Amino acid sequence: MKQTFLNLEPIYTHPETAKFFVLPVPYEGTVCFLHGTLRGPEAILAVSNQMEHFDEELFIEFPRAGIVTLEPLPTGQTPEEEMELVYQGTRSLFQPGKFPLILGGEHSITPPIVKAATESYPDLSVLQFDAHADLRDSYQGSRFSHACTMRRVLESTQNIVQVGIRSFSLEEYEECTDHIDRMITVSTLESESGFRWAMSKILERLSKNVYITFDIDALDPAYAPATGTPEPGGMTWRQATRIIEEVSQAKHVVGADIVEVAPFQNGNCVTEFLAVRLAGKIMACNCTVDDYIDRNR
Ligand SMILES: [Mn+2]
Repeated sequence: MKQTFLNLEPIYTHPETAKFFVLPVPYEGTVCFLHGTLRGPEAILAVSNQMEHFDEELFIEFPRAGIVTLEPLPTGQTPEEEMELVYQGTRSLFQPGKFPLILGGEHSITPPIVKAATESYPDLSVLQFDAHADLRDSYQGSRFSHACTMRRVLESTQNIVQVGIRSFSLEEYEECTDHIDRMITVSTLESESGFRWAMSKILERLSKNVYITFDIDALDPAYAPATGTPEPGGMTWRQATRIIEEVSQAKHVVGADIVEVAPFQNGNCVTEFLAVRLAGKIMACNCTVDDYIDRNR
């Protein structure tokens, strides 16, 4: 049997009634160092059964809002073809009352998702969690590299906020200094006053409709070691989930992706467990008991 997110009972997996749509995108086209993002979605789904349905902070059972696990997207033969497949595969998912959650795959899948989302939400802004600025115009000869993700996103919306960034080039630094208020460093988040300042900056900058792209390397490698380009000095789980909670309360989050999980093959599945908890947290933060399919139960 195909592995689905949480292996829910059929009542919770009908496309007509479900709120959440999990879309696996096993793509690994331009990864430059450690490989394995191709196996990310499957590995994340495989551990999802281990997660509690009850959110320990929000006190709701988010799977009762319904979660459909879609078939994995087919993989393109070229980056251009992959981008087109992702764009076509996500266009129909951005609808009122529906929340797509895309599991990568490498980060280069995000620009076509954002492009699709802006068709439904023209004011869309993007909240990026990442260690890397991903603002290069091209990398290793490709404009579709995972190192160019946010530069391509800027072609759909100029309204982005980057959190957790701690690795970028001179070119990217110069690109950033024109827009310094869109980048939140990890050190800013370490004190409570810094966190509050960062939070007000994030909320001020984001528009009403927000898409979240979460590169798992935003978190410290101590939390999420299985990723292509781990960087020391990353965010904690609590910092990331507090930001997601506050943004979800203040804004309308229209969808999200979790990318760059590159599972180890040595039995260590800490990163997959974290990714599935992150997916659950994003869902819990973006539904209420009013979204429950079985409100009479
Ligand atoms: Mn990254």
